[in-house]
Amino acid sequence: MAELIYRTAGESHGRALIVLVEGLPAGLSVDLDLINAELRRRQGGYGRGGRMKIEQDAATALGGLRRGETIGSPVVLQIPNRDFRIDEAPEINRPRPGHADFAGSIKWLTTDCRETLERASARETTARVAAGALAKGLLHEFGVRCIGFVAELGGVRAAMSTDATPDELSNGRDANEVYTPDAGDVEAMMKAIREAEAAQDTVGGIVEVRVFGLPPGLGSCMTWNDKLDGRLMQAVGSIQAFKGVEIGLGFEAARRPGSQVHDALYYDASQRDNSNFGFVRRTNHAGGLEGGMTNGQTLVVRGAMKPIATLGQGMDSVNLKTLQPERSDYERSDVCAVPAASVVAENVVAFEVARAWLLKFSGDTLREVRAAYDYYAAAVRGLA
Ligand code: EPS
Repeated sequence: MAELIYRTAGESHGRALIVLVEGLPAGLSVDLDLINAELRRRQGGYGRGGRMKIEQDAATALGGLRRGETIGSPVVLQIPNRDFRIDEAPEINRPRPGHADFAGSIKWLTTDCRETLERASARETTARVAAGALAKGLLHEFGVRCIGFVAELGGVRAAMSTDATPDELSNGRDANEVYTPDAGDVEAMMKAIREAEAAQDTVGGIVEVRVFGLPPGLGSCMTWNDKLDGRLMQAVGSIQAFKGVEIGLGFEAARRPGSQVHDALYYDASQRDNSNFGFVRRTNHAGGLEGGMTNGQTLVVRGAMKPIATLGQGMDSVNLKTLQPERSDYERSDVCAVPAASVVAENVVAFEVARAWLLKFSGDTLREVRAAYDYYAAAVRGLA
């Protein structure tokens, strides 16, 4: 039984994006329609640019499935690019500050930033969403729900309830173009995007992912690379344009005394059959993680996305061919991709949670994974 991992390949204007997912148990049904619905959600959101009018992202399975189910082999999904023109696309010699253009060109010894940007582009997140959507199929089998949404955009903070149900969050965010749960925040966020566009500028924001229905004990405090909080931070922090990741109270925890940070523990026998096995908290400042392990509360992860680096107005830059000061290059781009980033965050978090799930409840087949979970649940309930 291999560890659950994924690899992506493909350039923004190459033939296709590819994702290879290894380590899924056999017997898991894979619904490509559900994966494609996630890809469509990633393409949407207010503030997107011209590319999303060209593409119609949809995944084809090249391997790993038989009659719609996994058979234990690596799953390979391909998402073609309609705007396939990597060989003809023009050179870019004036790096966009904030993008990978400059550092990548120096690193790979070229004055053509396109060599770097083709892969650095957030188009790669298409493949990551496909991987996460596959992983969500596993989580779904166990009633785990992973919901990402926009928590802040262009300085407008969403008025989100900390005890919203999964349905309230997902129905709320799906009802508007900025993917935020509370309808009252939508217009102000859209206005921030319109103002940035008029000023030939861009805006960033904060996305949040909540995962419901997790038992305590996923992740581990024994080895640093299995700490689930660390894994989630890398997963979210590696999304293009992300500059910060918080779990639960996050940085705010550093400003408060311990008595106002830690979540007191209670036992409620009426919740014994829930995924928390009856162990409850009245607050969730820890964001569902203690010691790098889930604690049975809702997992809460936030990520900060900077504004997109491709500015209509350009920025001061240097022509790498002439070393003369010039404005940065402009390519077709988005004014805001924070709604799309909330879909990416949801899916990369889902993948890490599924990885942790399979490390704890491992098995070559879904039946064995289920049996391992059932054994654990019975053993926890039998502790006292
Ligand atoms: C993106 C595709 C890209 C950009 C955007 C995200 O397409 P193109 O570069 O052809 O317009 O719209 O990428 C960036 C903002 C970036 O900085 O790379 C996508 O599929 O999400």
